[in-house]
Amino acid sequence: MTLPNEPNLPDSESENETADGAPSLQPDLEAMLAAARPGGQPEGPTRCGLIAIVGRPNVGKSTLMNSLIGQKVSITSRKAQTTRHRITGIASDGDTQFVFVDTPGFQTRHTVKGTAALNRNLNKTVQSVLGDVDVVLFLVDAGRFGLDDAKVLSMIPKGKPVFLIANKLDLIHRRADLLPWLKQMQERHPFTEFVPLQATRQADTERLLGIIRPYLPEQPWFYDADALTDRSDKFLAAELIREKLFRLTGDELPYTSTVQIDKYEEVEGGRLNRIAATIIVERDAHKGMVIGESGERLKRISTEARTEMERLTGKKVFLEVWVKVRSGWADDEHRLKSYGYE
Ligand SMILES: Nc1nc2c(ncn2[C@@H]2O[C@H](COP(=O)(O)OP(=O)(O)OP(=O)(O)O)[C@@H](O)[C@H]2O)c(=O)[nH]1
Ligand SMILES: [Mg+2]
Repeated sequence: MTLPNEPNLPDSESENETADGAPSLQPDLEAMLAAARPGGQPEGPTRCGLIAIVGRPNVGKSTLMNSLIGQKVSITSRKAQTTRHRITGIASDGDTQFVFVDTPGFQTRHTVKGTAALNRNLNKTVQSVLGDVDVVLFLVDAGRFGLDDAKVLSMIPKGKPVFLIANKLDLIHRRADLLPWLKQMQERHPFTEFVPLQATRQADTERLLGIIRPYLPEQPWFYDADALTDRSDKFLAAELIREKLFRLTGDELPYTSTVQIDKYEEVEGGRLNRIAATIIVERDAHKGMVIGESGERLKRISTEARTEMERLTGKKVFLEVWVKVRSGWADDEHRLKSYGYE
């Protein structure tokens, strides 16, 4: 174990133990793995394992996962509750396949009325992931540990390797200031590793992959060598529209809106994707906010989402986006299911 007085600060060397024994897989995870295709494996012994990324909202979980796999598969924004589903991100390197599972930020506060069912759903998603994994990356903002962080930490099952990932290191001006905090964190919980980092810095994420590697069990890879996620292009399309909605609208709107794909067709021999989507909002006033003056905001959301879809799929995209009011959707279990919340 690496002690906090010699934390895994960027550019430092670290020695790791090998974790023993992989936990057994839960049924819903097995369904996910059944969908994975075999093949594309390297010769000789291989390692493969599941790594959960958990923490309170907005600590940079999705940013870290995208950076670890070198591709954006999970949307990010400055607002809490950006991630609403379990999203797998896969990195295959040498003999090791890392299967990361990004999770929604665990909600301890219900600040927006009418979203209790959605909040419960997001928290359930976090809990269901934690039982299945080999390693847990527990993210906090470097130098901070609040009640909301403590709540997430208390949910992690005993006996699993838990890494304390102190993210946003770039916002700490003097690294030495972090040492007393790291000492406190060591007293709080028997973390397996302490890794202060900046999620967007490639050198940091490469270092983290090296620290995780020995904790993954020796077993065949779950996915092809070039796989990046278990999510479909259709799912990613809905997420990209939601990301633009989060980034381009005011504070309240994101928490009470969602996106549904009505049509996803490959045409012109697979060279063009024709997509129709609906942004679902809570109230008429919200509809106006999404559309903006003379439709400007909706146009921008749609253009930015389309450009990113084209980059991701390498295909031309024709995208139509509509806005609909469906009051009470975020507090209605049945509607949540129909909008794709597991
Ligand atoms: N300065 C700085 N900002 C970061 C870093 N990592 C992430 N961020 C920013 O933090 C904000 C939240 O990032 P996300 O990756 O969406 O956070 P999250 O934990 O996935 O959030 P939820 O899905 O809502 O729980 C974004 O504005 C990121 O750009 C970092 O290392 N340094
Ligand atoms: Mg996220």
